[in-house]
Amino acid sequence: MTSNNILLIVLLRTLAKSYVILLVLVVCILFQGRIVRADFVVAESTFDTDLDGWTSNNLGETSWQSAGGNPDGYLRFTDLTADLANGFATAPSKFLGDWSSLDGLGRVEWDESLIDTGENVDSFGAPTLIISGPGGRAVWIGTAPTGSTTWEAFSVPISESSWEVDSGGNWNALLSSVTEFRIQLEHVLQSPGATGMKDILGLDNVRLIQVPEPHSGLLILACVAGILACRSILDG
Ligand SMILES: [Ca+2]
Ligand SMILES: [Ca+2]
Repeated sequence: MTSNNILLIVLLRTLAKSYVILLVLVVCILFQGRIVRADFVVAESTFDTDLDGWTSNNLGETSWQSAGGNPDGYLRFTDLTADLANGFATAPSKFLGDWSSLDGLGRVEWDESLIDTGENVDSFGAPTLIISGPGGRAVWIGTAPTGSTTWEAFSVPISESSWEVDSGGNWNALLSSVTEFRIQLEHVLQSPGATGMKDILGLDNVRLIQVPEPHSGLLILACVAGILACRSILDG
């Protein structure tokens, strides 16, 4: 074998190694998305068989419906008082407790439909979440509807920048012990003295979601192991 041939073989082997290493890196990057985005459900209510332990500050206006949700059963709020601040749904215990691991990595999801605005609409109120506990109280406020809606999906990050923490409260302390979680059910204020039909809202698919922290250390180790294995094979 001539020296030129030996040089060519060395060059080709080096190029092959480079391509293999590049291929391994590309595979690692593609799989990183799967590893990082493995969300899981901490707690869930689909209301498909009953109210699933949800209560309300006004049970007389809250009922379970077996059909018409998104899909199937849902929690239905039928306003009787016209008072915008009157209707909240209160979560069962499976949604409560230590939310610390969700901080910056979790979210609250739910679907709602303003089935009917009712008559004599004075104004609309925004979708609102409230969490509270020994550490204080925090509120998330969305965008007020402007009329009846079909089922809409909401997703709120569990991160301090998305919520308003009441004066005297502490975000980390609050998350360490969430003892109450409420979702506002009433988004329509009827005109004072109005006697007509009032607003109706549907609530479905409430979920507390956790996004695990990226396993970057494991991913790097796997990539290094893959590269070393490929080099070992090519080196023969
Ligand atoms: Ca449902
Ligand atoms: Ca109302």
